[in-house]
Amino acid sequence: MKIQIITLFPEMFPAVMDNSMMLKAQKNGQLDISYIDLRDFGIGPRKTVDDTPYGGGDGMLLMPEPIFNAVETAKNNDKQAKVLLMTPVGSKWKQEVAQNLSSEGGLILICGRYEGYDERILSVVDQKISIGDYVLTGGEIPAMVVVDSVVRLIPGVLGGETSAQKESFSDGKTLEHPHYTRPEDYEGMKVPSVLLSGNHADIEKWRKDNSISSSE
Ligand code: 4FD
Repeated sequence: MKIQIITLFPEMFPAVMDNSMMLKAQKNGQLDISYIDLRDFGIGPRKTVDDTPYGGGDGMLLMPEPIFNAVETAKNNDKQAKVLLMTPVGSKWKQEVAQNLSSEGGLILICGRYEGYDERILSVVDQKISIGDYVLTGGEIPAMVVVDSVVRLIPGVLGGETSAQKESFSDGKTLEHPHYTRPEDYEGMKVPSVLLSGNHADIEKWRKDNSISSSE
């Protein structure tokens, strides 16, 4: 999967993106993450990307032209890519949506800043996404959340394991059962005996009985 991230702060990403599973996926060639610095598309000698809102009001908005040109550049690299805009008024990010996007060939993520964006940029956006009902200073952290949750679902990225398919939320509703590892008795806190029984039918039943449904 090719992922292009349009942002004013590309330096925020590598610590998160170039680690563990995402680094492995990039080295394996399953993942290609690149950054497009929105400042490069700024207007005039100051490379301006924001302006005050028509009609008045507080704060600054991302202007249309730098975004349109950045998205056009990204699309020229990857014509089929889906364009996602990180915004507090997007549709709620869920495991099910991550699952759907994990089969895309390419994604372009736009990280907003300031108080928002000129509404006309929506004409180049396929999906508006919010990671939750709160406002952050920028769309960068939401973009990292989206990329991390999608990348681990790309077939082969988990290294042949089925855990991403089996685990919590894989059906979008069921939360995973509790897990235990060694020791059997930690300071008097014991592992449920059924898990030590070797009876796989009983263990399956215990796990099912101890999984819970999410509220949504
Ligand atoms: N809840 C989220 C996304 C972005 C963001 C921004 C308009 C503000 C929270 C567009 C206003 C982008 C989220 C940047 N805050 N802040 O996913």
